[in-house]
Amino acid sequence: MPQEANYDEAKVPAYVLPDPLVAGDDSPVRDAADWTARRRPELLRLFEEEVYGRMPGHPEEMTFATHGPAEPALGGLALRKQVTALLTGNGITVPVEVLIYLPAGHRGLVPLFVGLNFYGNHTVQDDPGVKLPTSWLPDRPELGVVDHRATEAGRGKAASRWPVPRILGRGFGVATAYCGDLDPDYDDGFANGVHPLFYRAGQQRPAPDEWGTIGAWAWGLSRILDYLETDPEVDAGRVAVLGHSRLGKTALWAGASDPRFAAVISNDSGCGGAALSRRGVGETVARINTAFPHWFCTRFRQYNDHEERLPVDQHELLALVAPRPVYVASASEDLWADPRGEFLSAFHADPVYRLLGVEGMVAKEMPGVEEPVTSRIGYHLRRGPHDVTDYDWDRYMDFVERHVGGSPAR
Ligand code: GTR
Repeated sequence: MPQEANYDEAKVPAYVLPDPLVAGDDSPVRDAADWTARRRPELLRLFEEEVYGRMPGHPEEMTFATHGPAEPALGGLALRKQVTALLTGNGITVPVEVLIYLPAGHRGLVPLFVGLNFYGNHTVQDDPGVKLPTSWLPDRPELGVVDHRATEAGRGKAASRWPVPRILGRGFGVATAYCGDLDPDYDDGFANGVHPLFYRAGQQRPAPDEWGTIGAWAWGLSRILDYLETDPEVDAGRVAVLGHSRLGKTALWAGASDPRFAAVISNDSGCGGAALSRRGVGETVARINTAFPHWFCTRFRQYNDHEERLPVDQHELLALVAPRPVYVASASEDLWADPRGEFLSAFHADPVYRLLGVEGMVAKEMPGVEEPVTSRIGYHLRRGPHDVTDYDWDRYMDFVERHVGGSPAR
């Protein structure tokens, strides 16, 4: 692995991207039916076996404990629900706390954004009614975490990333859960989290082509969607999945693998997310597998310093979302995530959308700062650092309104 990360376009290696419209046996993908029946499953399998790891289906048992009726919250703007998803297998139950805000006084079914959060549901808003997580948290004293546990001091600390009143004001709801409820974000050999629910007799850790932590998080987003399908106030046909950074990689993988998500949004997801791996700009496959050995499947490590051997690249992850709308957002100072590589990935997913008879990416060149592209493959480059801001959220709401449909009249 080179010592220094590369940010110089002149040093990007010459690369040839795999063509999403050429199958593994070198035959062209003929039409939409051929894509759906043959090429899409083939690509999905490659991402499963070589990148994120295969995910299981439903656990042996899954129940959703609702805790009474929805309560008014956020000064009357919101209705708040808290639901515990109890996921059981091999005699182990993992509880996942889901926090849902719906616009107060909504009429009709509410379209919704769902995404995982980094430090607990209580950080999303300064709302005393939200339960504090009881699970392990990364030590972040400034977020009120003490000895890996949440405290009251953490309330609302991530509110700038979750502008709930703004979202509700446009008629959307929000559902979120703490990623660490599904799998704590450290390398423990997969003893904790949801992986052991699925171990076969004698199995100690996932096989080389089975899910890592990003797979567990993405799987969890699908279980949250399972719940949302049962919620009589939610329009489960209009749920957009989104996430920031490692959780943006997660949102993309969830949206690629679970076609029930109506739209998919990646915020600054970078390497292993929206960015093309072959460019090697900023974070590389070797770096990510070294710093975060638990995120991907073990087989992904064979591509350390050998991105050219990957049978896929990340434009094909976006193509797996087709024909559903997908949005990629970068930030101008977030060079580690390779904004240009994120745009190019969106650009190179376009032929699949066209084959399926829908609009893809209309921009032919990377747009300038804060010149959003709102086609069915959308993109923007926000000014500023690696983060999620109101600017990002406003674009996501515009995009979902345009391509999925907004709230019914309230
Ligand atoms: C970084 C990692 C990125 C991104 C980021 C985050 O350390 O290198 O891939 O995931 O963390 O999640 O904030």
